Amino acid sequence: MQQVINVEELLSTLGITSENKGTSTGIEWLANNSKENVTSYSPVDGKKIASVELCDDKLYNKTIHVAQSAFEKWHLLPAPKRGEIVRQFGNRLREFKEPLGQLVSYEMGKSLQEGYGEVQEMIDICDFAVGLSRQLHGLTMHSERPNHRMYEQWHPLGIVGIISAFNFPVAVWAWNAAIAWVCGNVCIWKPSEKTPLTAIACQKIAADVFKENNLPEGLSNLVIGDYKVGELISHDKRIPLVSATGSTRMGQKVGMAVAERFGKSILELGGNNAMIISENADLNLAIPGIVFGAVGTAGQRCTSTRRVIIHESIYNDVKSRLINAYQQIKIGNPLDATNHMGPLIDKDAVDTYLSALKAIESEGGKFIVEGAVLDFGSGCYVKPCIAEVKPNYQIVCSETFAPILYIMKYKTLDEAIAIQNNVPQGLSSAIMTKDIRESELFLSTQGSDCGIANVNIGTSGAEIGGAFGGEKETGGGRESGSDAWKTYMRRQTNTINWGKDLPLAQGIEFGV
Ligand code: UN1
Repeated sequence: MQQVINVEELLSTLGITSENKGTSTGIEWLANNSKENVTSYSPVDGKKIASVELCDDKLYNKTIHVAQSAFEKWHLLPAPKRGEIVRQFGNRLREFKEPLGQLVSYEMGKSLQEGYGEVQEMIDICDFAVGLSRQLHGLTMHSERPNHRMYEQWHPLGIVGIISAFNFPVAVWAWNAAIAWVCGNVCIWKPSEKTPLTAIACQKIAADVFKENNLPEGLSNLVIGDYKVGELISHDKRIPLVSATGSTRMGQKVGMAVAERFGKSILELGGNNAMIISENADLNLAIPGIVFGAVGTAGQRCTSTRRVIIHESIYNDVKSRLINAYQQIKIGNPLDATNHMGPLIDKDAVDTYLSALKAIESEGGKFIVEGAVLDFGSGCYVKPCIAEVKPNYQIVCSETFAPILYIMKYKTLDEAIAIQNNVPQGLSSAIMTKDIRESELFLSTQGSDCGIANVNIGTSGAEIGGAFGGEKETGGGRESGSDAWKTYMRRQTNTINWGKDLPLAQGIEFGV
């Protein structure tokens, strides 16, 4: 495959060498004596990019100690001052947008546009967090007792554990880290072992900013490892909040382990996102919305569009427009900006895609755009495909992280909403309609049961300003914007008596 970027130059710009340490407390990188490591291969061309030493128990504990002492200092800094540091981090990301976006694309396989978009999402959340650092408001309440004042305030938690997935290798970390930092917390990050290099690059960028401000080591910690490091984080009582993004299976384990020790968790797990195409839809919006939702990031977003529920009166029209649109999709090296879609993350993902295709056929689905593995590059390039299915097929009700789109028919909107809701996941959803009654019903309590419900836009590509997350097997957590910050802090209710008596609440007379 033709090389579009100079990989060596890119790696050296981001401070990555052929052999890297994978555990860091900031500027410091800790050596693993066992030298156990993971190799990052690019799904773009199958080439080895670099190797990374894995974090073990010993290094993990060292990191936690550094993080604990960093927290002791950091949480005493006024929140707007913490915001100032995050502002500088956001500015540094602006400087590194191009190389970091390229590395995201090369290591993960998403298109260059989406690689840049991911870094932009990091910059956006930094801007949001800077503003937030002056708005960590609590409420004041009226006390039922005379001469009493009641209010609530928000305090930092301590160490926030971040477990992130390969598909958004840097943005999801930044959503959590930027908010956690302004809230007065420090972070420990376990990225996916499939994308360790983008994590190393981010850690270096953050560490430099902290160092330039004479801040201690341990504000941003990186622990690259496999599921065992995830287990250490989940069971660790020294980590009051764990934010985990990934599969439902992983989230269930993390959630149970954290709950068992009375920690807090934010779980952002699987999605099975549907778009309803009403007979009142503007198909000029609907078709590109579906295609970006299904094909963007090669169908590997948790918000990817997987199911399209189409009104029977326009079913054939939508179908032929989709077939036509899929013929225009260019698949190839994602660093070549003329391609829409790059590879899947690895060969395992290709196998999962192939077994889903088999399952669709065996349940009676009919392909209107055939899937296939393409014979070039790393062997991880597949064709996006479309199958006509019944909504209740088992394969349709489960999440396959691949560009496979299911289409199905409906007669009434109530039926379409029931189909949309009748899956175990509840992340994102959308309706395409120009009819206000339809859109309001979709958004009402009788409508979508998802954490995200959109009108006339697709299921993916949420902005950072809203709370991000979903219901049911998606895990219930909320990250990013709105008041998601509240999970990163502890709420304290304060009642102050400034009078000369001690009246009891609920009118109780104690009589001493
Ligand atoms: C994910 O796939 O885990 O809404 C996150 C979106 C992106 C984030 C996706 N802003 O598609």
